[in-house]
Amino acid sequence: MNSPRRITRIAAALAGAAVLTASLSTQARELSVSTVLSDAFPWGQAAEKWAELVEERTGGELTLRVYPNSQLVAGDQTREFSAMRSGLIDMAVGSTINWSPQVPELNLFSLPFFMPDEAAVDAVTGGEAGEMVFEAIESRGVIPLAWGENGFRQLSNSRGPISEPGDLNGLKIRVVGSPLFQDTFTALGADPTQMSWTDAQPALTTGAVDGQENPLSVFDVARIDQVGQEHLTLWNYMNDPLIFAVNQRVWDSLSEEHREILRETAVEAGEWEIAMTREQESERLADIQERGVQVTELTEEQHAAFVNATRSVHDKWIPRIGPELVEAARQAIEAR
Ligand code: X2X
Repeated sequence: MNSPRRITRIAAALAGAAVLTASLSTQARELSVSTVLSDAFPWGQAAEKWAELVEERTGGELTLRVYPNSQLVAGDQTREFSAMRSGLIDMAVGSTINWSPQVPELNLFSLPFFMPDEAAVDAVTGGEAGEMVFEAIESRGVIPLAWGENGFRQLSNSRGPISEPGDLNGLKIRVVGSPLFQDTFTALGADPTQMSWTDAQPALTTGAVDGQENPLSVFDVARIDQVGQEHLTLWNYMNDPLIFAVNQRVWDSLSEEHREILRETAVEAGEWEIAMTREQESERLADIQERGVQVTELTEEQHAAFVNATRSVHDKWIPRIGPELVEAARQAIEAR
C-alpha cells in the first residue's frame, strides 16, 4: 500500500540517489605519481608541490597521490619509465638516469664532464636540445611536462681522498641506471656495480661497496657519511635533471583544462624545486663538512685528468645518444 509516508521515503531515496550520481560524476580523479626519493629530499618535495598545486587549481577534481621510494616498481627505479609507459603508473617525477635504459637520448646528461655548471644545464634543458629530449620521450608513449633537478653528482667513498683517476683504482663503486655508468667508472679504473638506491644503502653499510655517487642533497639527507662514506670529491661530473611526465593514455583522457593545469603546475613545481635545490647546496656542504667528511675539490689540472680519462665514454655513447642532440646541447652550452 502506498501510504504517504512510504511515498516520502521513496522520494527521499530517489533524491539521495540523484545526489550520489551527481557527486560520482564530479568525483575527484586520483592519479598515481611515482618518485624514487621521498619528501625528505627536494625530489620528493617537487612531487608533493605538484600535487598541492594541482589539488588547488582543479578545486580537488584531480588528486595526485605520490608514491615514493620506487614502491610502484618494487624498488627497481630503472623500471619506472616502462611502468609509466604501460599505464601501471599514471605519472612520475623521474630521473634522466633511471629512464635512460628506455630512452637512450637521456644519456646526454650522463656524459662525463659534459655539463660544466648550472647555466649549462639550463641552456640545454631550456633550449632546442631540451625539446629534442622531450620529443624522444613523447615518441615512446609518455608526455613530458617540465624539468626539475636532482643535481650535480659528487663522488664519495670510504677508502681515502680521490683527486685523480688513479685514486679510483679497484674501488668498488655503486652505480645506477644505464651501462654508460659502467663504462665511465671502468674507464677510471674503478670496479663499478649496478644496483638500485634501495639496495645501495645496505651495500654501503656492510662495505659490499666502497663508494657511490649522488648529489649533495641525497648525501646529506640520507646521511651517507654515517655509513662510512667519509671522503667526498666535488667533481660535478654530471647533472641529473628530473622530468615531470604523464602516461600518454591518461593524458589523452584528460580535459583540455586539466591538461593545461597539469602542465603549468609541473613547470611551477619544477622551477621551485630547482631554485631550492641550488640554494641549499652550500649550506648542505657546510653541514656535511661539519659532520667530519673530508671534502676534496679538484684543481683545473686534476679536473682535466678526469676529462681525459673518460673521453672513450663520449666516443662510445655519442652515436647512441644521437650526434645531432649532442651537438645541439654543445652549442647551447657554448652560447650560455
Ligand atoms: O639511485 C640514485 O642514485 C638516485 C636516488 O640518485 C637516483 O634515483 C638517480
